Amino acid sequence: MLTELQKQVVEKYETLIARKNRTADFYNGVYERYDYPVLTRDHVPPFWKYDFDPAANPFFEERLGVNAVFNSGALYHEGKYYLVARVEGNDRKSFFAVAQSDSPVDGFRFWDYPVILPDTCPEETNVYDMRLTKHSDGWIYGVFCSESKEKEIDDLSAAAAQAGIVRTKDLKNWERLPNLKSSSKYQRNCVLHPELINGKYAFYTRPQDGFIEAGSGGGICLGLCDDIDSPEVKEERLINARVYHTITEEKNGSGIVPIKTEKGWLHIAHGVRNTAAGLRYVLYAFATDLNDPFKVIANPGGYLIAPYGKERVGDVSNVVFSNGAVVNEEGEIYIYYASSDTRTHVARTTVERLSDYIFNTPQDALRSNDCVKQRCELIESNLKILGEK
Ligand code: M1P
Repeated sequence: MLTELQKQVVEKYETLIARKNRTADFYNGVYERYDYPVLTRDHVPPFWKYDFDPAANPFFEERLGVNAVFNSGALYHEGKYYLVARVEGNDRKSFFAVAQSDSPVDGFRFWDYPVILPDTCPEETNVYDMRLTKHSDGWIYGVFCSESKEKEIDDLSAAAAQAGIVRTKDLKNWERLPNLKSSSKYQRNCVLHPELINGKYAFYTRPQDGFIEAGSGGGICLGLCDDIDSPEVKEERLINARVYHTITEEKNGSGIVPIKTEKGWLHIAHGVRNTAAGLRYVLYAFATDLNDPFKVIANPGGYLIAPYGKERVGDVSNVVFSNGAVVNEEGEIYIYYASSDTRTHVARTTVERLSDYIFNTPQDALRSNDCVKQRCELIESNLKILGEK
């Protein structure tokens, strides 16, 4: 028997889960935004946070609060939409939890328990940002950031990051593989390509000089791996470099698992620039060759999604980040992106529209003067069309 207070908390949660989403008053032709985030800390079941035993918790206080739900891996499987969210407790530790819905844009409900990862890394302090790859070998792989204290540097906040790897068939039972071996001890935003390349597993990586700074890390790389049970990339080839005075100047990183289309592999990644107000994270897109994923074949200039309205503010403001998107049978793409390291949103597009954006948006002209020329060409052509009316 629940107390009145407990009933109110549970009802509020159920009302939130049942709330229908609606497209937002936003137009750019490329994708739709939605009014409500698909996952927030309020989507976390009350029984994860409160102790419902009145004797132990007479004031019905939160015992294990949740701070944020963001950076969700995504999977569309047998007609259902799954998000493997990064849930961050009030204690700053992140963990993974599966939320499921019949709809891509609302109704996501967490399973009763968070994901229990096999505890194979005693030094691991934090885990986050899982990318879910439905691989042609039949497994669903989760590649995530495994963070531990940096022991070689005398600084309490110094951390090292490696790519942790798990695999599953049902999102319930997870087998942990060894962490990915690579050239760098600061490795975040690793993504497993969904097919073998030249008969080998392939990882997108992002080697860095430090935990935060890219330094000499040139950008997004792709490396082949001989044995997934003992994963190592010996050579990481730069495929998408950071570029001066663009949205990737400070750093970039792979985001979603690339989407296979007739025209090529569609990628959505994040780019970071520095500002007086701190780092600004936006999402951008590019395409690689279907038969040679090392080769970028389309590289639209500028961002695809940037923080907008309320998305701008949160624990780490001015950030959008995506590590999950799904495609359904209708060719709809749902991009799950988080804002300001706080909550998870969705944007809807289609394979056709996103391809059109990627292949027909002009490249960054790199200099103001050339950007003006680019824009003037568009204006001139439009004025001719508009003048004809
Ligand atoms: O705080 C913004 C993002 O910062 C990191 O991304 P990157 O490794 O590219 O700097 C990640 O830790 C990510 O979780 C976070 O959203």
